[in-house]
Amino acid sequence: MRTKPSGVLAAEQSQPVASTTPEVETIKRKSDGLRGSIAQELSDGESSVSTSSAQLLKFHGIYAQDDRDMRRERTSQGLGPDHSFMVRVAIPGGRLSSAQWLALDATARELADGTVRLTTRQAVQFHVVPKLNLRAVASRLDENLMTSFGACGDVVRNVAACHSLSAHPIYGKLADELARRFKPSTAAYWQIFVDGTAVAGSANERDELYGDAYLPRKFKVSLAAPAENCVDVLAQDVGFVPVDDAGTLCVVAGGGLGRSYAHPDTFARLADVLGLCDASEAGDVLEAIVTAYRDLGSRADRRRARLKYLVADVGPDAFRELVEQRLGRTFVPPPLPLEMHEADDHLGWCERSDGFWQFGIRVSAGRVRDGEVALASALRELASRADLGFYVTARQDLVVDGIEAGDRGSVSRVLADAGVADADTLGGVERTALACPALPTCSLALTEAERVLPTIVGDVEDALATRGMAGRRLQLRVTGCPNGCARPAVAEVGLVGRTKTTYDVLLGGSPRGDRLARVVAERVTAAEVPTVLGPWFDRWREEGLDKESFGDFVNRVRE
Ligand code: SRM
Ligand code: SF4
Repeated sequence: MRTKPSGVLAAEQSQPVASTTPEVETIKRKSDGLRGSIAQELSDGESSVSTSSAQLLKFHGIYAQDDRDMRRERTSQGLGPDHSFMVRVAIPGGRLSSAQWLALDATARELADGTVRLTTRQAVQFHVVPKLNLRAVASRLDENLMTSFGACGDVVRNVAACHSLSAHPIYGKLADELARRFKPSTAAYWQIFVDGTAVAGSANERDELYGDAYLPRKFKVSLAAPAENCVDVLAQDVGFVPVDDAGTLCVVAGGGLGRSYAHPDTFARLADVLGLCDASEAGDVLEAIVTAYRDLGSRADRRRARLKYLVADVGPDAFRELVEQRLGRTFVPPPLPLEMHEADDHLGWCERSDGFWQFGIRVSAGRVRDGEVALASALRELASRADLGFYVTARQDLVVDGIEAGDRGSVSRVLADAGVADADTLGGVERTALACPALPTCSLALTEAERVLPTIVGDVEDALATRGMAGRRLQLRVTGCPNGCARPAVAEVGLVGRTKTTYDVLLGGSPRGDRLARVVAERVTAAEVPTVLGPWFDRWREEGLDKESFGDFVNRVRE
């Protein structure tokens, strides 16, 4: 019997869902190392691909999409969907060089819709890429030592890591090392997209880790910094949290936030602590977990196939034992309960210990473009001037790093001239708000997210201001459906798409990412959100403790 543990956020109603059939399992097994007929279909003159190629393309970081804004009009004209592709570039730890940033920027302008979309797991997406441009995108990435391979699909995806770890002598390289070790071993991506020659796999190409069926589902790994949980490590399949400076990591497993209204036995869940490991054995620990999941995870129903369900079904202690058997040793529990800390948002100027500076830029919903603010041009200018570091954060923001003290003035001027707001002037909600892409690109979106974020943020900030609470910080996250791509289920305020025009309102997550929010109102329009939040804000103002965050307050007073 499946038991639903406490501390989970269950799904409630019905919703259109992605494929739940095990058909994908057959497609994977018969794919000849993720090749299928992708190569032939790339040049067949059609604007889209077959269903099986669409499934396999995900492993190559590519999603078949269509412009959902245009569906109705095109149908009335007797036309089919306006097909295009989303390409997700895996960037371990979100770390990029100036040259790589320039390559991403040029690729977006020349081969996609002109925007670079920073994701909640430190990757970068291109949207509206025509099928005929896919090979050119892959070649550009390859020339600049980047890849979309393994950014999606049933494998270990982009390994996220808090930017604060990047300069650490032990933890700084871990995201890269894990990313390399857990990439599938097939040469398919190179052959199909970059080299463009061979299309058949070789007999000795066997993938020892993933086999021919890969994992039952996607698999996400994150590294949090000891004192700041900007990656929401407890929402990941596996997380590593440094507990000291000498290489000791606390391993957590079994987190995940996606739910489906159509499947009431799906739920959001926070990861459990497995125990301690040394950074040098993080790869072996991860392999033990990944192979346990590969062999024991459900392959019958993709909606209930993530690692969190395996951990919940067998129980955290039994799961730990399964991993220990594969690892050949038992885990030592951490000396103290794992404590998460509020994330630094990495915005504004910050001096590094080596005398260089970094500047964190707020990017609304992670969308880098030239609009009211000429952000794309400003970043291009900075990247062209010097060899800097560009870090995508798990909050969809960008940190420009390695700035010499003497260059601070000119960097500030470039950003100010482009209209980039100073971090100190950002609103308390605006500063950390997140939204998933939703419409028009996401095929699973029930309603809007990214496009309505500025309006919702403005309305919530107004609701605070009218109560004399202007500037109070509050973490707001909006998604177009309960898959939870902007992690609303751990937010202080989560708005989760419920119908075409409404959201469920979730409250009470924590700024530390260590507690699930709960539904307080259902089917609320965006315009009604301030009305729902208003009474809570009144109580927060009257009854809130000194410096008590909104999420902690709601959690303390709710029944
Ligand atoms: Fe996500 C599917 C976008 C982070 C849970 N996610 C999708 C797809 C690919 C839609 C699809 O399957 O057709 C979305 C593409 C939309 C588009 O037009 O670009 C999409 N997810 C995103 C991104 C870009 C949101 C963002 O605003 O940045 C994030 C990319 C992360 C990355 O770089 O790898 C993104 N997705 C997340 C997160 C947050 C996280 O991982 O920290 C979650 C919740 C955590 C989790 O995995 O449980 C998340 N995405 C999902 C799910 C639900 C999975 C589940 O097992 O429950 C789906 C649907 C699915 O897989 O079937 C999904
Ligand atoms: Fe799409 Fe947003 Fe739902 Fe993710 S949460 S699947 S991006 S609508």
